[in-house]
Amino acid sequence: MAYKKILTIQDISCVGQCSLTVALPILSACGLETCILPSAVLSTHTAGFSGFTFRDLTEDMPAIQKHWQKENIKFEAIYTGYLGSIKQIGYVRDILKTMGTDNCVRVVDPAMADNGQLYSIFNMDYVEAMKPLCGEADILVPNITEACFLTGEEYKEVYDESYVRTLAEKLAALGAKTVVLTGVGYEQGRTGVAVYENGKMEYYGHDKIAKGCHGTGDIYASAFVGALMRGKGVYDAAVIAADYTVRCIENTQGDPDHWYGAKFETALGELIRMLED
Ligand code: PXL
Repeated sequence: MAYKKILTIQDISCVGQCSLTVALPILSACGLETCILPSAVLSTHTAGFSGFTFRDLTEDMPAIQKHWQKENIKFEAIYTGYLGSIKQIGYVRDILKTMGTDNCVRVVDPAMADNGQLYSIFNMDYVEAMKPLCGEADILVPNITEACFLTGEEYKEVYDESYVRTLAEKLAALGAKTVVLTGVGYEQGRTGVAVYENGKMEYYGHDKIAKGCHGTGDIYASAFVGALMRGKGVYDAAVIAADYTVRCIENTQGDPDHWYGAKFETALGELIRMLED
């Protein structure tokens, strides 16, 4: 197995099982050397905790990048998630453009919204700034809510395939080559993922667990990138990430004290086995 070095750029929420505290262990379990660039440090994530601290690391980014350039460090994949500021998005775009190897895969998760709403620290200016970053992605991994904010389409809970195709086409029109749209369900009690590439759409559906968990978008994107960089095709990686995320949610059911995240550690062994098939 080729040993690959990847960079992931997202926040450290010290408590709450999301972003880097999820991406780093999942990508490591997938056998990838995982380098990080923290976008911000928060005491907890912002969904459900109050009074969290937030240290924006925007101003550290250019010096970190410069040092890596001096050391001739390049990455086989760059995967971005929750970012800290609009200015930072500009720095991240430059990192995507300059820090990859010749065949670098650039994956952008526009982590900024869910369930029809933007996360608390973001506004429409942030959404506008996200669009060109999404356009630079080889693979864009939004949920339906993020897709709506990015395309200006109305957010719907009930929809058909033509709605999903419109979202995917409009996202691809931003410039992303491939779109992996998560949380796509056409029937009550079902959800899944739509993969859009070169005008072709493939769908993988599965049962929806009634009680979802916070942070599953980060679990999904991390497992997807991990499987992809282990040599799986886009659709197969999308399926593995979906199956793994379902197992994480299942393993978190029935524990009301664990409202803030999913117990993704409990299924890492299964993820590793899925990669071996
Ligand atoms: O899981 C997305 C996410 C990441 N990081 C922080 C968040 C959230 C979602 O709310 O608040 C800080």
